[in-house]
Amino acid sequence: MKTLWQNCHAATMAQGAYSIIEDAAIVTQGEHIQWIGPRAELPVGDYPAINDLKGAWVTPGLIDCHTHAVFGGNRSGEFEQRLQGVSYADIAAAGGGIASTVRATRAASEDELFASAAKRLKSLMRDGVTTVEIKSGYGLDLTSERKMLRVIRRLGAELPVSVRSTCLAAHALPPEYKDRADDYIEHICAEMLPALAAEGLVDAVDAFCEYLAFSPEQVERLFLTAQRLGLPVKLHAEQLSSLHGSSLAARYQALSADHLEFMTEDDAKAMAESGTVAVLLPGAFYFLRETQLPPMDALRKHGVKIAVASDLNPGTSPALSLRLMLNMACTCLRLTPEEALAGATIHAAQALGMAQTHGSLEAGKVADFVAWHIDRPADLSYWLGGDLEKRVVRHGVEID
Ligand code: DI6
Ligand code: FE
Repeated sequence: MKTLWQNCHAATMAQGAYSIIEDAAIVTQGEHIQWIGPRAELPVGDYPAINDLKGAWVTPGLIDCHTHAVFGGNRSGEFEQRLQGVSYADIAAAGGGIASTVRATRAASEDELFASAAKRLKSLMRDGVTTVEIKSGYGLDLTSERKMLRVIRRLGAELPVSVRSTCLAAHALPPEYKDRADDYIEHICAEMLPALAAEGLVDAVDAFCEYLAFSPEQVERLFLTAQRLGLPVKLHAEQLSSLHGSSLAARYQALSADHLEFMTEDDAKAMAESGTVAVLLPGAFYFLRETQLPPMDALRKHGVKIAVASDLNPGTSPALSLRLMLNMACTCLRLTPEEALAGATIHAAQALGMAQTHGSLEAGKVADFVAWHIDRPADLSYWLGGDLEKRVVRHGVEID
């Protein structure tokens, strides 16, 4: 069915800039954008359905390209302890931290994980999010990673949001492999990843490259396995220290390297050459009270595409609003509102390997967009959370 959407302005985000069309018109045909341009140039034709957007600003549907939205329990108790002076290391030594989320996730049923994650996704969706990536990584054994990935697939099937699943089995060392990180990586490469990929549960492979998680050598073994299975890779890199995981990611044509506070200019050069997107996660930066800024000047100088995501997770970024992350990307990380919006649209699409079909308002792309009742696009990184009046269209159909 052909539908005309008009009486609006569009920030199309083509080429990573606002690329504004004032007094725009959008024609959708089924799930796709068939035409977009100034209303004065609208092709003459028969439009069986016409929507008056009442002066709204239309942007692409927002894309949250890095979340850990599926998990059991939560860690607000640890947050309270930390603020009373107990260190993160003490908490981890007492069995808390990621290990406590792993226990809660292993103990939870698929239905329980689905129900709690669905609530969190609905919260993200209230900000106009139409695509979200979700990682496994709190199961850390085949059965529990499979359970998480099945929940991730089910979220995409049952909620009006497009979901990409990433296998993050190499997130932390499970208790069964204490002091045997190489053996665990071998187990992922030989057993877990091939099985999960064969079941169609994996769109990409990620790992946590850090001195307290996995070394670049271990990550490289995982990347080689991913390559053999035909799966794209991503990497948590340079969050707490500089191991040059982002350069390693670039060597494997990773879709993205994420966090990056401690990356160097050489890492930025390598990422620019491979087209690896820099995913910045201001929620974790803020929640950990990090002071080391990612090297924004080097990223810009070398033309690395920058995305912004929530990192929604129970330990370091319990973030339920992507728009709040856009604000924090500007305030804490020094992005401009235009860069921040590109980071949650076209560059986020690129970080998921979806830029051919998503992330900007262009003819031929999927019709995922939001009509916001705001004064200008910068409002999207200006307001600190809250509900903005809007209409959300996904696959050409308006959703509530
Ligand atoms: N980096 C993070 O900030 C999270 N995972 C990661 O690789 C932390 C996850 C957690 O603490 O539960
Ligand atoms: Fe993360």
